[in-house]
Amino acid sequence: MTSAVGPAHVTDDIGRAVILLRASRRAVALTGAGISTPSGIPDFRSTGSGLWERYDPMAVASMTAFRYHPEAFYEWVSPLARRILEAKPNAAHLALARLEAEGRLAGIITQNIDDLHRRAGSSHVLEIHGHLRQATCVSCFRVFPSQDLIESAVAVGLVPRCPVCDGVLKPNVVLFGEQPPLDVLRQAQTLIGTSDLILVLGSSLEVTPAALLPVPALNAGARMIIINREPTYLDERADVLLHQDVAEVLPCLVDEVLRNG
Ligand code: CNA
Repeated sequence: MTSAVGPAHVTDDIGRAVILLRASRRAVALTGAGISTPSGIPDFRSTGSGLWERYDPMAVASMTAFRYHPEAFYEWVSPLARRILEAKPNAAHLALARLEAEGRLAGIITQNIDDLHRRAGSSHVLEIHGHLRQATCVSCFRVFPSQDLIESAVAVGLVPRCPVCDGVLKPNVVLFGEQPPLDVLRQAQTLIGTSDLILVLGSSLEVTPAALLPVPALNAGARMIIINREPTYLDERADVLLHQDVAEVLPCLVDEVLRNG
């Protein structure tokens, strides 16, 4: 089926999403690992390729596991970190940056730690699960730029250590059992709480508190577009639901929104 909104590749669903985005005064994106799989970074929960298929999250990526067995955490995270360091923003990241530059996106709340939204050119990005740009020493709490430290330790299979006190370095990412950074979480609640349209992109919506962020805005009347390959618990509340590849659908949607205004 095609839509009255645009050319033949624009389906009715995309047509309805275009209308919602054009009508929106304050759209906000909530992104997850699925927006970065087309950049070659595996997600956690996709059937067949997710990182949790082979590991027990609590055994490697919880705060308790990190304290007692940082080497197991780094063994698990190294291939992911390597993929992240090598990855480039894909068409979906670039489409969001374009939408923001054109004044049609108020900001991005991301669960990703891969920095690809910023590298795509988005400027208002709230990283509620932290990032890999810095690491903190668990002994002296000094903070360091992490790329070189992590890269060199990962290359030789060692746990990165504090250059000052030799304590274990923990990347500034939120592990299971850890609180997200409260200031960032509050900013995210305010951003999404004042939005009139939420774009959920590539997230299973299984991790709280991120998964709950859209609910107050939806209850207050915000509309929602979900683009995610697999179902989520909020599917029934979506105005437009696209179980498709976000890197294929989103650029097409943004092209249509920005075409002639
Ligand atoms: P998740 O739970 O792994 O879910 C990802 C969702 O994306 C799944 O429902 C997939 O069906 C869907 N998906 C995968 N590829 C695509 C695609 N190309 N187009 C559309 N949908 C797709 O990931 P969430 O982000 O929901 O869970 C939160 C975790 C994952 C956070 O703690 C992240 O830090 C963590 N994570 C981040 C990265 C990253 O930074 N790139 C990578 C892996 C995990």
